[in-house]
Amino acid sequence: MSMIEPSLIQAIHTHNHILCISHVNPDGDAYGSLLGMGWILHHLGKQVVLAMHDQTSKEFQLLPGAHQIIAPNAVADHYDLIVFLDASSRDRVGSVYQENRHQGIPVAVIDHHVTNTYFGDINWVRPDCAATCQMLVYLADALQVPLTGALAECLLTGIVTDTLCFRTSNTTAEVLEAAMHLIRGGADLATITQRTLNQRSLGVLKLWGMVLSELHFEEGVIWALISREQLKTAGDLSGDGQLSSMLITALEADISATFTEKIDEKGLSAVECSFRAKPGFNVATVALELGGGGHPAASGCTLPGTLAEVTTKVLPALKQVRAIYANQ
Ligand SMILES: [Mn+2]
Repeated sequence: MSMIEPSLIQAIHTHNHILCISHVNPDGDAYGSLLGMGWILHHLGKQVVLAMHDQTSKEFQLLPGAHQIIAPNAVADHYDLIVFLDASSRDRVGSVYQENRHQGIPVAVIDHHVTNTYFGDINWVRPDCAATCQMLVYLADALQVPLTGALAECLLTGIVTDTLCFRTSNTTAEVLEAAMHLIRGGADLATITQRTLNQRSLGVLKLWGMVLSELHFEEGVIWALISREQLKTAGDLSGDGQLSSMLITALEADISATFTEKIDEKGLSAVECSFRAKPGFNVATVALELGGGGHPAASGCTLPGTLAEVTTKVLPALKQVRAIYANQ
């Protein structure tokens, strides 16, 4: 069942000063696996630094160790090993990894995305796992690190959020077994579900109200547009990430998308695209072709341009992929 990359175990044993990083626009699995890896390495007596491109969002600030995550400008250049968690490609981690500064430092990749590009020196990629946190359950076991306390809480958080609390089609018996270990180790399922999936800010609900009153639907694809003005009006956006998952509950839709207008680091307009698919449909390939990544049922990418420019490019691709799977 576990099948852990032996070179990863070896690398962990032989290196002592380890930088762990995860992806931009972090979700529960990004935080859970980053912090979980931190707790595993801490238990093994390693010197470990955790870094993320984004500031820690409200719903994850209570995770044990979250306050130790450092910002890109605090990341040094002298580590023995860099571990990428839940990131399908090198550019997914933003500015915490810098090609010129970190060149020559061995990179280990631990990820479950089917779109992973195997960009590390060591690649442990398990698309059959529902979360990177599930993989870390196996890793902790192999390293004889007890799945209790802070580690169990972090890892269960990633499994719960990536499976929408055990409801996605990749929730196998193995996922439930991994979760069972963590709950036996003291992780509280109800508390984790409450913090991550069952609450969102008033601003998010108001934003959803605005966006839902102007939904679009064509050829089995449902989508919502979120402009910068609407984002500003909404204010606190804690718990924003679930709109796409809600849209796909529409009976008439096979694929859903949200398009959120942002300003990128160069001050230019960019659009964050988030896709969901009903079982039997696949949005991973669309995201990958557009420079993003993800899973068959949930994927995403960020594209330069305005809402109008990006949707003109993306919607035909979504409709096309929907038609292919609908005709099978
Ligand atoms: Mn994940």
